[in-house]
Amino acid sequence: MSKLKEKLEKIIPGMRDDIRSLIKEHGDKEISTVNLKQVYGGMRGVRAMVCDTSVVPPDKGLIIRNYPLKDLFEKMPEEIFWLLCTGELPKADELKDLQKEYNEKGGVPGYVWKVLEAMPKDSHPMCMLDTGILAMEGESAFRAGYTKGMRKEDYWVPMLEDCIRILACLPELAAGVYRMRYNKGPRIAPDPNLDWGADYAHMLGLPDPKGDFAKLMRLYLTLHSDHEGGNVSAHTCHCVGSALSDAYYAVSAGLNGLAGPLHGLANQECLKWVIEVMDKFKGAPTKEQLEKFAWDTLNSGKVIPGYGHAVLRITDPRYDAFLAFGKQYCPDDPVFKTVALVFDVVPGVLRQIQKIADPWPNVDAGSGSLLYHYGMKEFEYYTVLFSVSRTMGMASQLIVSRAWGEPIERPKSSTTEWLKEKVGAKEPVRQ
Ligand code: AMX
Repeated sequence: MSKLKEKLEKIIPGMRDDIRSLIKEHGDKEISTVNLKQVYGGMRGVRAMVCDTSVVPPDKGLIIRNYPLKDLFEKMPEEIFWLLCTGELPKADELKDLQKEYNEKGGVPGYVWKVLEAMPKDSHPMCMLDTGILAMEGESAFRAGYTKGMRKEDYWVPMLEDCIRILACLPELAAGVYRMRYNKGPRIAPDPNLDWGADYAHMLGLPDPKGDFAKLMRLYLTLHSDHEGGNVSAHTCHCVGSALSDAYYAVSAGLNGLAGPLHGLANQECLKWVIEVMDKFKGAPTKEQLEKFAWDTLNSGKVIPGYGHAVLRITDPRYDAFLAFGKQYCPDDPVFKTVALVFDVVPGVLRQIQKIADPWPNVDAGSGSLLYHYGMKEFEYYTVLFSVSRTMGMASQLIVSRAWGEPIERPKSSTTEWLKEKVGAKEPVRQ
């Protein structure tokens, strides 16, 4: 038995009892209210979900299982997955065991490549990635166990198995998508001697003589891993999983949400915007030029990608981490320098627009310039990197939800007519 499974077997009974007695003793207590503005406003701030893997206080940013993100910058992504699932960082032998499991359970099946090869050549890489994951659904241990009639208490076991299989295949699948979609030559086989992040960097096949790109990959995968439960990708994955759809269905669905420009796709939009600025001004712009470009973007009805957040009200600590990486590894890169300049100028512009709640950079504002520096210039691919990482968060949330037996999600929707009556904007209709 894997050490992660062993660990979860120890902690799950206590977690279940804790939640059951909490509901039994306090189930009727009110914890949140909802007003009309929230109903029409994307449910912002409505507390109606459970997610124990991480929290995002607006004034602090991501905290994974009580560890502020800044304390995790040096950790390997595998350590983060263990932490997300169990609430503790793994010991050295536990980390090794998880890495061994990834090596043993990897191997993208040949039929997946055939499916991807049959897709239109200009397919978006996110569509290819999500299709690749979904194509593997026939392998689901959860579906097989459910069909055989396994007990509800055991649901988390095949869910863990499926999630490990997906995570073990993901770098190979994602790197294969990159090489296929952008005609980079044959796929590069995984190297079992490398860790998860370094192996992904290796299979992408970009030049990395000093191993710095592999370092960036580890950081990238660590930083994007989770962002509590209410964001579009996590929430979608969670909702689909609550119907007892297996992890292949649920993760693929979550990633389809990540592919939206207001969510994960913002990282491709973001660097595109920076390069547009540089093209327009034939190099790094001055502050005045940049300010005017920002206003032109806003006045043409577009958003400034990489800025603003639904929850955060500070500079995203993930942005800080990328900025620090860039300052250490490529301080003179013109694109990176422009990204740093954007940070000096854009918050001042956005602050002048009253409706914008958060004028600060989010995770997507900085990462693209670093990828660009290491030779990854295909912006459309950037969300795939985000996806490989975010799958850790979605997968851990699925495992935890199955472990405590979360029921199918089914909030109540209302019609506009009903809402009007409820708030007294209209006389009740007599029937
Ligand atoms: N540029 C221009 N307008 C912005 C803006 C920005 N960067 N950020 C917010 N606004 C606008 C919104 O579009 C909204 O306008 P509307 O009322 O006319 O529709 C208004 O300000 C109020 O929005 P908000 O309450 O500040 O934010 P929100 O919770 O509705 O949306 C987000 C959050 C991230 C979608 C928004 O800030 C945005 O579109 N940012 C740019 C895209 C981006 O960077 N997305 C990535 C987010 C991180 C991630 O998931 N990867």
